[in-house]
Amino acid sequence: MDMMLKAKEDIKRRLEYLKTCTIANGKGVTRLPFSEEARKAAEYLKKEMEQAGLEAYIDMVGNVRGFLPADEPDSQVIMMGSHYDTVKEGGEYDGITGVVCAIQVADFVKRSGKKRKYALEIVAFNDEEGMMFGSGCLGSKALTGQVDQNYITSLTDENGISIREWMIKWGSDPDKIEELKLNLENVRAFFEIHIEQGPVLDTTKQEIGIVNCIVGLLRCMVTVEGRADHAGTTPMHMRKDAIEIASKTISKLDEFALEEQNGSVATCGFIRAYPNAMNVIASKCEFTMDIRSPKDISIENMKEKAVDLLEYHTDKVGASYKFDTKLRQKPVYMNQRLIDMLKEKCEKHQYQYREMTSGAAHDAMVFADKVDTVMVFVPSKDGRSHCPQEYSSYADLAKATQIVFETICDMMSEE
Ligand code: HGY
Ligand code: MN
Ligand code: MN
Repeated sequence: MDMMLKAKEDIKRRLEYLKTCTIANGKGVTRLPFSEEARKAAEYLKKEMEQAGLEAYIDMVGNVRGFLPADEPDSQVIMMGSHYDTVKEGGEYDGITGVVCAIQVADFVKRSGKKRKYALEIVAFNDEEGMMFGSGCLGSKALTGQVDQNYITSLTDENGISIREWMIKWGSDPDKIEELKLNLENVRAFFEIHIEQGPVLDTTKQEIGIVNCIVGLLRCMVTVEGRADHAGTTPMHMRKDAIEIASKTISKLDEFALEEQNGSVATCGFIRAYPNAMNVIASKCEFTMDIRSPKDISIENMKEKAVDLLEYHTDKVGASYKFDTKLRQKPVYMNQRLIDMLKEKCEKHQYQYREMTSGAAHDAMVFADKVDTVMVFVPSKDGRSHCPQEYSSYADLAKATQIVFETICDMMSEE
């Protein structure tokens, strides 16, 4: 069997089907957690895992899981996976490529017939993006014991429907969510293949990125409460204009990030005003801040500067604001031994590679401070992602699959 050819064909076949699991609005891929599109993808992934020889099931929080037992019972497990949900109008490769490559690795491990010191568990995680509930990594956090009843009842979508209610719709019993927590001492390692989603590998023409650090991040929703008034008759000094206050913070985010001089980034990707009328001064303005940095202190610096501006401009006119943290994650570091093993495989196959930081968040960051974890990136064409233009090649995905497969094979025969 030509392994690379089979990998490319199987990865292509799976991705071609999975891109149909989307809201059909002709604008990229939208596959939100617990949606019909997610259900269609989950059922398909379960079948693909079964065809690869895994015992597969869909768990109560919507993860799709496939298990290949070790030679001996009660052995530790190597885990591998990524997410199968997407952003709104995203691409065909973010997350899901890591899932189909993981299935491919499991298929090859099974076919190899080699000794299996460890079991192998493949996971297609649900709700990594945080599109509906704001936080993200629901599926991986549930497996690492970071999700409880308060979490699933307090986080709601834009219609006020909680994760708990969505789990019931999914056919689960949310009272049992804490049962998903894994015994992480039993997890030997966690691998994730993912598209880079940025311009580095595409620019340097390297085929593989081996991640050594995933940046820290802060995600929050800010709500500015002002006062609705007539846009024409209200003098400027009498206004409590919620949009004007919000925009004075939003417009400074780029400066805050550049001032850190270490690759920090800050984004406002969502803004909603009330009553959202041309001739009414806004009574309320909601906006998100997504602040990231390889240095945790920089995240705190940027947050502090934003809060100072919000304090100043609301105090000045007698308005108010609320700061609701949705996700706070410190930077995490990958396991150097696994990084070195993957580098050896790249050198063996003469793949051009580099160690690099991930500016994107991933399920791997949820495991990294508890389990030996590593990520492998493939190039993103023109560095584009979270948009329909997202593209990575099947050939690069097959190379990433190959080096992870060979690394896991080495681990499977560890003494
Ligand atoms: O936002 C991120 O970095 C990831 O794509 N969820
Ligand atoms: Mn992703
Ligand atoms: Mn993403």
